[in-house]
Amino acid sequence: MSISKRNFTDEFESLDFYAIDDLLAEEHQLIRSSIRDFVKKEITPFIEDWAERNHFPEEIVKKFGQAGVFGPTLPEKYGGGGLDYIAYGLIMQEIERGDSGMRSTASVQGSLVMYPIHAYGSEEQRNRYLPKLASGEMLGCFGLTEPNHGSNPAGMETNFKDMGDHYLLNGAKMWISNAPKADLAVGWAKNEEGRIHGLIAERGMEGFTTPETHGKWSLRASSTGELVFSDVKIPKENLLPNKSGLGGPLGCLDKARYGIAWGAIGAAMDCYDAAKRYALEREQFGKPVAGFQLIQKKLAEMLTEITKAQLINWKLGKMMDEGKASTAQISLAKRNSVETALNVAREARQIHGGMGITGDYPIMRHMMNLESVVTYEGTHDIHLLILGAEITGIPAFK
Ligand code: TGC
Ligand code: FAD
Repeated sequence: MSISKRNFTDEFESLDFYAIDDLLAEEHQLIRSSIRDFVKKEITPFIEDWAERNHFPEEIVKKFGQAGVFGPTLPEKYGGGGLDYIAYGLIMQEIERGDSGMRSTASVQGSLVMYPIHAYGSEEQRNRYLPKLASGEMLGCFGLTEPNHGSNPAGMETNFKDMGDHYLLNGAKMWISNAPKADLAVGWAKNEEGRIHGLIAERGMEGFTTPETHGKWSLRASSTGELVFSDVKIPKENLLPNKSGLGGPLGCLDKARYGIAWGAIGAAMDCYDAAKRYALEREQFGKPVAGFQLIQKKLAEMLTEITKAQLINWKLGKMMDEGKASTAQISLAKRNSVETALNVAREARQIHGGMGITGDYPIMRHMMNLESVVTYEGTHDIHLLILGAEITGIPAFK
């Protein structure tokens, strides 16, 4: 009998070994159910095909907008959800349970585009952009990384000059999620004094292009590209007026890294769920492979690590709501969740035997996606060094 499940139905069953649901309000559980249903309807039936074809489904942007996943913590008057950080985390968990690339689209739009416009922008900018970004009428991207400056964004070369009635922007960003399809970019650049500011570049501005990055074996359903600024005239009203310095983009990264901490555990939960089901169905030596101690060890360790990460995420969410979460606490959670998810994905792949390398199961896609997640928003080692600096008071970056 063939064990291929190419046209698989999404049979995902959530993992809640420590009854963390008891810590959630009814509203949180309702939000999670509605996003889980959304993912089962709009993402998981198609994701293997999108990933295989390296296709970003542009129609998902408006659907995400309707589902309320863009900027859930921002005020309702700008189209946000007015929700807390636990709700935001659960939304990211559910989307990444479907696919990390889909979560990327959502977290870039909410945490890296809408957040800085709300936190650092003028009232006019908030009203001009936020409702359209929240509804998915517009898609945004966030340009910090450059060809010569990834982990060290302070060294950025992208710059702008004050030309009297406008700014002239020059430079290039790379590895930018959403860029090829984005209507606008929040780009970070230095002024003539070397101070970093955020500027909004809109598609169609002369000299602004967004070439696509090809050949990715990871995040294949997410569109990644460059931002090229070649003497782009940026209207003065497009500079974010209320923040300057590297703290601007790093403040956005705090929000997005928090979302990744939850999201990566969503991917881990999907891998665990698939592995458990497969182990119970697949028979060798006359019994389900789930009956062998070595398979049980893998499943037990996956369950343990996922449960620990779920508890860290929940507590971090509470601290986010109280405005008490530090960058180092967020680094710990992002780093722990992605490492956990990668280990779970690798063990889940082993449990699936040869089937684990195919697109009949979600494992290999999650695993390849997580190789980006462990690198973007600060690499695994940069987060370790952020923790090292917190412990010792001595930054070891330089
Ligand atoms: P450092 O000297 O520590 O700080 C510079 C200034 O920033 C302030 N600051 C913060 N402000 C707000 N929130 C934070 N979390 C902050 N952390 C630091 C700090 O007080 C200082 O302010 P001021 O006024 O004195 O200037 O900075 P450093 O240059 O030593 O760098 C530290 C380091 C290495 C940790 C930092 O550069 C870093 O985190 N590097 C990693 C880069 C990174 O994460 N890039 C991500 C790009 S975006 C992305 O990957 C999106 S993927 C999206 C997706 O698809 O999901
Ligand atoms: P490098 O900084 O060159 O690092 C190379 C290696 O050196 C790493 O292992 C790193 O940990 C190590 N290293 C660097 N410095 C130190 C140090 N001081 N001590 C010890 N080790 C060190 N960026 C954006 O701005 N916007 C986006 O939307 C975005 N989306 C992305 C999407 C994808 C799919 C990917 C892969 C990346 C994306 N990025 C984005 C870029 C991402 O944030 C960077 O790739 C990341 O910050 C690392 O930079 P780098 O790739 O230049 O690696």
